[in-house]
Amino acid sequence: MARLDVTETFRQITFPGHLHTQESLRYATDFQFRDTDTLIVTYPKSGTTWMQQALTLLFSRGDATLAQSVPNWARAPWLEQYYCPEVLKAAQGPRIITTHLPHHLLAPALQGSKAKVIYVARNPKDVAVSYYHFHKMANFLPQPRSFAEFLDEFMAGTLHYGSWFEHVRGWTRTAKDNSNFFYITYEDMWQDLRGSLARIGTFLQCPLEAEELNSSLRHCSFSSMKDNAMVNYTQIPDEIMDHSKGQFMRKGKIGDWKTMFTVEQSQRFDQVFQSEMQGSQLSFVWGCPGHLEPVEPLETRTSVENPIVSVA
Ligand code: PPS
Repeated sequence: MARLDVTETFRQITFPGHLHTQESLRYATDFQFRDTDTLIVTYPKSGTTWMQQALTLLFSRGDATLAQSVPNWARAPWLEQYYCPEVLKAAQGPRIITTHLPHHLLAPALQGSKAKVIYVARNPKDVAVSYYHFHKMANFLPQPRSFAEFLDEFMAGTLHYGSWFEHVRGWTRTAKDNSNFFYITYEDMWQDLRGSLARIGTFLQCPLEAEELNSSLRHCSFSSMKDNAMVNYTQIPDEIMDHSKGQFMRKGKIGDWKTMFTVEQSQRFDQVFQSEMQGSQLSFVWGCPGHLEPVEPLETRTSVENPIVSVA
C-alpha cells in the first residue's frame, strides 16, 4: 500500500492514506476490546514508540529478545492502521495496541471494557517541533512550507490526527474515577525513567524485579533505541521515509522547541494553550533549567530553519 499522496478524512479528521483507509478507521471505531488488552494512546510525537518499547520490556520481564527482533508496529500495532487486523490475528497472549485516535472516536468501543489505557502526553511545543521535523522526512505526510505555517496549523488543530488540545482534553477527561486509565508524560519518563517504569509496572500488575527493571531501562534509553532497527524506522524505505532529511529518533529532549519558536510564536502559543486548556488541571514541563531560551523574533532572523539561538 503506497497511497503516499492520499488523505483520508474520517469524521472531520484527516489521516495519511498511506496507513489508513475508511475501512481501517471503521475497524478501529468498532473494535471489540478484550479486558486483557493494553491500549497506548498518544497524539503523534508524544512518546508513542518509547511507551511501546517500555511495555514490550515490562511484559517480557526485561528480556529484550522481542524488543530487538520484532518491529514496534508489529508488537504494538496502531488500531486504526490498515495492517492491524492481520497483526492481531497472529497475536498470542495479552495484546498491546496503540492508537492516535481522539477520545470521541474510540469512546463507544471502550465503553464497558476493562482494557487498560495508558495515555502519554508531551508538552505541545515540543510535540509541534518534533511533528514538523517528522513531516519533512515522512513522504506520507504533507510537506510543510515553513515552521511558521506548520505551527499555525498545529494551533488551529488542522494537521493530520486533529487537534492536540482536543486529544489531550478528551482523553484526560475520562481519567477521573477510572482505575483502568493511567496518565503519564514524556517529561515524567525523561526525568525519571526508572520510577516511571516501576509505576507503569504496578498499574499493569506486572511489577519487575530490580534486575528486570535495570534491563528494561537499558533498552528504553534514547541511545539504545536510536540504534535499535526495530524502533528507529531505519528499515523503512527512503521513498516512504526520506532518511536523508532527518531521523525518527531525532533529539529526544525536553525544551527543544526553544531552538525553533520565536518569542512572538511562543507568546501566541501560550495564549492559545491557555484558552484551549481552560479548566484543565494538567501542567506541563516546558524545559529543563539552563536550557535554551526562545529564539529572537522572526524578522530579526536570517532563516527560519537556522534560528539565532540565545543561550540562557
Ligand atoms: S510517532 O510517530 O507518533 O510514533 O512518534 P513518537 O514515538 O510518539 O515520538 C517520537 C519522539 O519521541 C522521541 N523518543 C524518545 N525520547 C527520549 N527517550 C527515548 N527513549 C525516546 N524514544 C523516542 C523521539 O526522538 C521523537 O522526539 P524528537 O523530539 O523528534 O526527538
